[in-house]
Amino acid sequence: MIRDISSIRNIGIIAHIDAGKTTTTERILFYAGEIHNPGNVDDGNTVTDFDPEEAQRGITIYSAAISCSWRGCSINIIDTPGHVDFTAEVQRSLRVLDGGVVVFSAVEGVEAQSETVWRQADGFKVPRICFINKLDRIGANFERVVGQITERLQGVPLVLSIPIGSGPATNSDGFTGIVDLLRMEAVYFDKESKGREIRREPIPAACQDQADDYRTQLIESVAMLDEAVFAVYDETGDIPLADLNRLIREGTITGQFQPLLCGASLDYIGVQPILDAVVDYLPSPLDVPPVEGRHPKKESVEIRKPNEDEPFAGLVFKVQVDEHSELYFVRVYSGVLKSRSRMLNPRTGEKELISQLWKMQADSRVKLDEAGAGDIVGVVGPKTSVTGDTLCEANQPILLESITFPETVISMAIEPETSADRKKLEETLKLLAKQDPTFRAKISEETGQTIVSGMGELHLEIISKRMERDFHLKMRIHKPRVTYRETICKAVEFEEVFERQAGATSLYAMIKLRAEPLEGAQSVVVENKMKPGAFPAELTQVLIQAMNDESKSGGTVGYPLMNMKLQVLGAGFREGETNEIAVRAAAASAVRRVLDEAGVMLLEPVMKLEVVTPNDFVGNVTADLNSRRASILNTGLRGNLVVIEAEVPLSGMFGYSTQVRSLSQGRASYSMEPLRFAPAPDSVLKTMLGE
Ligand SMILES: Nc1nc2c(ncn2[C@@H]2O[C@H](COP(=O)(O)OP(=O)(O)OP(=O)(O)O)[C@@H](O)[C@H]2O)c(=O)[nH]1
Ligand SMILES: [Mg+2]
Repeated sequence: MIRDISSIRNIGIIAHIDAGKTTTTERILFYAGEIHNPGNVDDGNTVTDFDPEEAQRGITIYSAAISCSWRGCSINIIDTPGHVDFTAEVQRSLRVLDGGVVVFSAVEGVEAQSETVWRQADGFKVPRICFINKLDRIGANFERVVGQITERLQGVPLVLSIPIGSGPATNSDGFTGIVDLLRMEAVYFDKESKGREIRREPIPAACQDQADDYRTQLIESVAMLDEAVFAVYDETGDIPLADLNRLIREGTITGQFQPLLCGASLDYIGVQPILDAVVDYLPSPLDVPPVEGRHPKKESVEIRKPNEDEPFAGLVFKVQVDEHSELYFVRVYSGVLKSRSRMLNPRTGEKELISQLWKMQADSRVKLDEAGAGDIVGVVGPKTSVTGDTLCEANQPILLESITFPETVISMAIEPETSADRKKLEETLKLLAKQDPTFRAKISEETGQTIVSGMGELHLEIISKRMERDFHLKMRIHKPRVTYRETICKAVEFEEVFERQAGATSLYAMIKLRAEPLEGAQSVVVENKMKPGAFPAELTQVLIQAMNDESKSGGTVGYPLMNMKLQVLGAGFREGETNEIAVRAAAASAVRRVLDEAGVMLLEPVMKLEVVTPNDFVGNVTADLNSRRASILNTGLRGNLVVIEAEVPLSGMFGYSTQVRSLSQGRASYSMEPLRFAPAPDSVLKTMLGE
C-alpha cells in the first residue's frame, strides 16, 4: 500500500485553560464527519474529554489523539490540557507534532499558560496558526489579542480573518461572522445546520475599511517573501490567490509568521477555516527536518528520513493504561511498523512485541496491518517501554532523544485501608507511573507509608480519584506537602578508602572524589576525571554507576539530591582485592561522606504566579501574597483587569484557589507553574532533623 505522506498533518491544539481547545476539537470532528452530534464541555459529552473525571470537571486532563480527514488530508489531532499541573502532556505532544493550533480567548487574551505553551512550541520549533475564540462573549476584543500576541509572545500574527461585530449576537453590533481576507468576502455560518452551511456575501460597509487595512498588511507581509511575487504586487497592487497561499505556507513552515483566524467554536462560527489552514499552511511530515538520534552503542549520529523505505523508527509519547490493557501511542518517523512484528527498545535492549495497531477515531478504533512513516498510531503489545522510549528495527538501531519532564513539586502519603489492598496498591502505582511520567511513588523508609508525588494539588487529587474509581482501592489519604530537594553547601575533596577482611579474602578500594555545588543542574552530575587506563575499565563503569545510584537514594533527610557535581579524580586498585563489591561499598560511603563534610541545604520549589483581578481587590490579594512569602515582581494592566506577577514558595500556596476566590468575591483567577528550586528557610531543615 502506498501512502501519501504529504497529505498527513500531525497537529496539536494548545492553549491556556478554558480557551476552548476541546470545544474547537469537537467542532472539527463534527465538520470532518467523524461525529454526528457535537457534544459540549459543559454537558460532559465531548469525544476527547471522555474520562469521567474530565467530563465531570469540564477540563481536559489527558491529551487525546484522534484522527480525522479533511479535503483529502489525514489529520491526527491531539487535544491537550490547559491546566498547568498537566503541562507535561503538552510537552510530550509537542515533541511528536509537526504543527500546532494555538487557541486564545478573545476576552482574556494572552494568559500565563498561553505564554508557556508558546515558548514550548518555540523550543520544539513547531509552526503554528492562531485562533482567537469566544468572540461572542461580552468584553471580546480582537485587536487587543492580536497586539498581545505580538508584544507578549513576540509572535508575528498574519491576520487572515477579522470578526464581523463583537460580543453576544443578540446585541445589534454582536458577533455574527468573519471577513475572509484572502477572498475579501464576508462568511456566515448557518446556525440551523450547526455551522455546516456557509454563506459568502459582500463585506458589510461597517467592516470595509478595517478589512482593507488588514488585507494590505497581509499582502505586504507575504509579498516580501518572494521577489517575483513582489514585482507583480508592485505593478498590480495585488497578488493572485494561488501565490498568496503558497507563500503563506512557506512562511508558516519556516516560522516567519503565524496565520491568525477568529471565531466562536461554541456557536459554530469560524471552525472550518481552521481545518483549511491546517491543510493549506501547516507542514506535513515531509516538510519538517528528518529526525535525528544516535546509535545506542556507537555514539554516532543517525538520521531517519520520513520515508517508508528507511528502517522503522518511532517514539512512544504516551501510554494509556487501565486494569486490563495498555495502549502505546507511537509516532512513526521512518519506515513501516507492521502488526505481529517485534521491535527493539534500544534503551532496555529488549524486543517488544507489536501485536496490534490501531487508528484512534472519535468513537471507534480501526485495526491496521501496518502504519507508515509520518503517522501516529496506537500499539498494543509492548510491555516494558515507557513514555519517551524509541522503538526501532533491531538490526538498524537508533536512539531518539527522549522526552524530559519537570521535577515533581508536591507529595502526599497514602495507605491502603486493608492489608489485602497493599499488593494491589503496589501494582496500581506501577501502572499509573507508566502512564504518567510526572507521577512518582515510593515507600517511605521511616514510616512505611507510600509517598506519591506529582505536579500540583489537582494532579494528586485526580490520581487518588483514579485509584479509587478505576482500580477500586480504598485508601487513607494524607494532606499534600511540598517535595523538597537537598544539595551540598560547599565544595569538598578527599580520598575514601574501603578495606575489609572477610574470612580469608580481603577487599580493598579507594576513591579520590571532589564534590561541588552546581547551580542549575536538575540532578546530580557524575563525571569521570581519571586518566584512561588509570583504573580497570569494567570497574570504572561499576564505580560511576554506583555513584549515580547512591546519589539517587537521597540526602541527609531523604529528599532527592540536586544541583551538585561529583568528580571521580582517581581510584586505587589492588590485584585480587579490588572487585565490584569493594568498589560499590567505597562509592556508597564516599557519597555519604560528601554530605557529612559539605553539609546539606534544603531546597524548596518556588512557583511563578500570575493573579488576574479586578482593581478593587488588588489590596486584598497583595496583602495575602505577602503573608505567603511572595515577592511581587510586576503589577500591570490587561484590559480593565490588574495582573500581578510574583514568585512564591509552593509551601505557602496550598488551598490558594479557595482563598483567592474569597478575597475577591470570586472575581480573581490565577495560574501557577514551577519555576525553580531555591534555598528553604533554615528552620525547615532544623525541624526535620528534630533540632
Ligand atoms: N461563549 C463562548 N464560550 C466558549 C467558546 N468556546 C468554548 N467556550 C466555553 O469555554 C469553556 C471551556 O471550553 P473548553 O473547550 O473546555 O476549553 P479547553 O481549552 O479545552 O479547556 P481545558 O482543556 O480545561 O484547558 C466551556 O464552558 C465552553 O463551553 C466560545 O466560542 N464562546
Ligand atoms: Mg480541553
